[in-house]
Amino acid sequence: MNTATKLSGFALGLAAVFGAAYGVGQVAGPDTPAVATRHDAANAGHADGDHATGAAPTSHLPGGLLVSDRGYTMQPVTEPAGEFAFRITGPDGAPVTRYDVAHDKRMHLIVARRDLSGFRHVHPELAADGTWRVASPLAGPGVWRAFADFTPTGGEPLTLGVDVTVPGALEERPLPTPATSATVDGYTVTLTGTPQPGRTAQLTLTVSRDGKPVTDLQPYLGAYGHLVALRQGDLAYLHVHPDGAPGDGRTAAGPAVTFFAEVPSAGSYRLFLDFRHGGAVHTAEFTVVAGDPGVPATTAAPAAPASPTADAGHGAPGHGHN
Ligand SMILES: [Cu+2]
Repeated sequence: MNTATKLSGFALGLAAVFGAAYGVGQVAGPDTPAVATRHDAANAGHADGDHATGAAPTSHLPGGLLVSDRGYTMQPVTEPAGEFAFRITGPDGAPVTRYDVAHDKRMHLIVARRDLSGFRHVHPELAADGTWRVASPLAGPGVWRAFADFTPTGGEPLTLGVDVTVPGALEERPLPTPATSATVDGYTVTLTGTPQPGRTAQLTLTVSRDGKPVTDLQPYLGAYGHLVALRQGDLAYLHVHPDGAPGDGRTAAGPAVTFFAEVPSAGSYRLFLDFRHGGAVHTAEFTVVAGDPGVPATTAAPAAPASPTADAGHGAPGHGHN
C-alpha cells in the first residue's frame, strides 16, 4: 500500500512534518525532538535573507510545537474584544501577504485549550497588511493554543503555534476517557482503528443519525471529513485529510470516512473530526491512546506516576528531557 499517494498534497506535507514517514525517509528517533528544536530555532534565526538554508531540517518535528520555524513566525496582534488577529512574518521579517490555497483556504486557524477542550477550526480573513482577523474562537477563560496551518507562496506547508491566555476563572477539565463513539448535534460517530506510533494506521469514522447511517455527507473544504489530532502534554498537531475525495468516482458520501494517519509517539491524543451535513459543520471528539500505555514505545520515558487522566501522555513529552 502506498499511503502517500492516497493523501492529498496538503495532508502529505503536514503528515511529513508530524511523522516524517511518508516517503521522506526514516522516522525520527525518540530522542531527537529536543535537539531538533534547538537546531530549528537557530535555523530560523539565521534564515534572514536566505530562505533556502532554513527550509530542510525540521521535517521530522511534529507540527504546531514552534512559534517560529524555517524563518516564519506567528505573532498575535492585539485586537478589540471579540476578535482574534495575528500575522505571519517571513524570513525577511515582514508580514507575509501571499499564501497558497490549500483545501479551499489560505489559512486554517485551529484553537484548543491546553487541556484539549474548546476545539475550534476557523478561517480568518487576510488584510492587505498581512493581518489575519476572525471573530474570536477562544470561547472562555484559559490558556489556548492557536495553530496557524498554511503554505506561504513559494514555501513549504507549515503549522506554527502560539499560546494565548484568556483571563478569568479557569476550571481545568480532565481529558475524557478513551471511547470509540461520540455524539454531537444529534449525530453518533464511531471510530474504528487505533493510531500507532511510528507507522501508518487506518482510522475509519462512521456517521449515523437516529440509528441510520448518514450517506449524504456534504463536502467541507474539498473533503468529507477533516481530522485533527492533538497530543496530550504538548499539543503536537496533526491534520489529516481522508482517503478519497468527493467526486473522484470511488468515494462515498458516508457513512464512513477513512483516514490514514501516523502519530509520532505513544501517548494519549484527542481526535477532532469536522464533517458537514445538513448545511452545518459538526465536530466529533475522541480520546485515543496510541501504543501500549504500560510499555512506552520509546527508550527514554521512565514509568509515569499514577494519574487519573494522563496515564499514557507522559511518554511523549518525556522525550525532550534527554
Ligand atoms: Cu481549515
